[in-house]
Amino acid sequence: MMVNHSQSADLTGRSTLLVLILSALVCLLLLACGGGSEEKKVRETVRMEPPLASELVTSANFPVSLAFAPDGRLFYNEFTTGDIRILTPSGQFLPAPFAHVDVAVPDVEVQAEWGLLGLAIDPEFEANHYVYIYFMQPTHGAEARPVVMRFTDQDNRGVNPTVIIGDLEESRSDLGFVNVGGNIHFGPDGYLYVTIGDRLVFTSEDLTTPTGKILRVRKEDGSAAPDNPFVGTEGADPRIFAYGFRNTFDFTFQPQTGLMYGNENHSERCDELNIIKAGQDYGWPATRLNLTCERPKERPESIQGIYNYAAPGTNPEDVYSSTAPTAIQFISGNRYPRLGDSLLICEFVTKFMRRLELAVPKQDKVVADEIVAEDCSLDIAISPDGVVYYSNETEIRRLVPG
Ligand SMILES: [Ca+2]
Ligand SMILES: [Ca+2]
Repeated sequence: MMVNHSQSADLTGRSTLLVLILSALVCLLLLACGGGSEEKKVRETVRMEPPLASELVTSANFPVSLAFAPDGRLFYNEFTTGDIRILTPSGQFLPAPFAHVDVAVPDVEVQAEWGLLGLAIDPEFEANHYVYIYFMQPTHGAEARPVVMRFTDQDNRGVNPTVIIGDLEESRSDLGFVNVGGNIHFGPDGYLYVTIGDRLVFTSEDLTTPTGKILRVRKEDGSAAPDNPFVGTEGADPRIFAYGFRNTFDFTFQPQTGLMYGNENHSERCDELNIIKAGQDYGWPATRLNLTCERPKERPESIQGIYNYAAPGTNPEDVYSSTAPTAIQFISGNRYPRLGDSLLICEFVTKFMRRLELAVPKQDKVVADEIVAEDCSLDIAISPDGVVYYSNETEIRRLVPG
């Protein structure tokens, strides 16, 4: 369904109201049927005891993305200033930024997702010194275009800025500055993967547009990987790897299996952990008015999340259970025997660092879930020697091995 922009912004408000009214009706019905006497058990939030220690590395200005170079330098993006910065391997802050881009940041106090977002280091960095970013570039008026750009590192300075993807659809300020995706990472196949949020235009199932998709492109020029699933499908954007996303804020690859795992942010409930595979449909926006976390009836072939996040005291299907998962990173139990081989998640709303243990050997179910720290809201990166670094709005911290 195509809706015009003012309608879709309006629909979001209306759908919230509708969901509230429907939830109230369901509660009344349950009470009338006697269902209210069986109190629904909310999911338990388990904290690791005693908690793992962490240390402050540096204070920082909204360090939304972290990425290590193989030489041990930590690169990070400042979300609102457009500066890309470096910490040396000894943790020293370099006062001059590596590079700067002008970013579109709304000048009104709103919950905005425009800014400098994704950061990725080239897998062949030692040979080519390439660093990639995703940011919202100001265009005419108050609009912004998502751009993937590459810099070349020359003695801690990013030179030769080169646009890798510059033809993505603009985001419109009247749609609330949200759902722009914006994470970039290299897969084990050497291709660059890019998340594009739905920007509230609800075209995530439409294969002619990159909106609401994950793209898989050649790092040299942003063109489609030649074996992408929709290469040769008439009208489809050949860069699309998977579709049906609202706002997959971050993703990562399981080192042993190469499987791709991504966090899907919904607006109120049923935030998902997905295993993302080529050519698959992940259900949005048909799931928009679902009251459960099941796959949408209209799209029975779509892929359901393997796990749903929930804030403390709620179940994933409750309104306002969303935790807004951000960072996602596999770690090894070698440096952190208490964590074991597991998946670490950070959440913007709860600020939890959550450890999820996946079932062996298929890695497609969560078998343990516990809170490791309570000050991680933005990103996680693993240093070349296996140490976990993570960030919140004002700090970069390091999880002490143990
Ligand atoms: Ca989904
Ligand atoms: Ca990340």
